[in-house]
Amino acid sequence: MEGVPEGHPRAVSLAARHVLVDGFKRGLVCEPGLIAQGRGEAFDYLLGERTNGFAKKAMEAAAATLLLGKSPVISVNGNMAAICPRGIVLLAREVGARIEANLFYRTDERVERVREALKEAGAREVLGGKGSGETKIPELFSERRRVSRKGIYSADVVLLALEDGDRTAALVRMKKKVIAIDLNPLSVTSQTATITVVDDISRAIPGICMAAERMRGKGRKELRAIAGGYDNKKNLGAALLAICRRMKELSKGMSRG
Ligand code: PTJ
Repeated sequence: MEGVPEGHPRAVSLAARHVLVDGFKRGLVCEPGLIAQGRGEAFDYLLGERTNGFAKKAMEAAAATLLLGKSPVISVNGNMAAICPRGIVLLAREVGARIEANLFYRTDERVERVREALKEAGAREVLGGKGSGETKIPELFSERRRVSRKGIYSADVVLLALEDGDRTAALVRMKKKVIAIDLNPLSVTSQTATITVVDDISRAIPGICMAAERMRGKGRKELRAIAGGYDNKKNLGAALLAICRRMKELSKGMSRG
């Protein structure tokens, strides 16, 4: 990686930043998307930059919920399209989900860039934007309300990531199950989703995909038991406790008192 000395202790994190910056230069990522990544990084640092037990549990519930869905959709924004386009395509194939580009800072051009990135990664169809039968999510006033009728609008399960706002609550009001990937367990989105995977998107998408692969032979009854036995509030509590415990552990030997 240009400008980063070999063996740099933050090489992985710096590489992730470069992916975002490159995505910005290619017209995929918006300027606030670079800031959003920074917020995620801070939480990842606190969580130990690994997939924790509570995230694995949420991934299992997410995979089962996607497999049980009649019309699941993966909603993709600029950051997601830059970080893990191939992972999104593979997950969509594994669980039979549609893919839809849906942006907060929407421009027609950026919707096209996101769709192109996913198609280059192997997606056959990417909904979103003009020509995909757009309608509006009721009681939502950001640009995210503009969705495809045969995609997010009629989906029973929506997987989304990297957003902290009111869309999740609007989708839940429409009786949809929402799976959120968000490193911040306190975000409005994390708190209102049906299932929140508190992990970095680059680990969460392949993690859910692998969980779905392991569930290939399972019947609907077994999948319902996995999805039904999951409690999001309890799992978010476990994520917060993990941060507290880790901080306490790390503070030993540092504090004077
Ligand atoms: O592409 P657009 O126009 O749809 O815009 C996308 C952004 C990301 C700019 C927009 O959705 C936004 O402003 O997001 P927020 O409100 O900053 O929320 C992002 C959330 O994702 C925060 O809770 C972050 O902690 C979390 N997050 C950031 N990076 C990651 C992450 N979660 C998982 N993996 C990450 N890499």
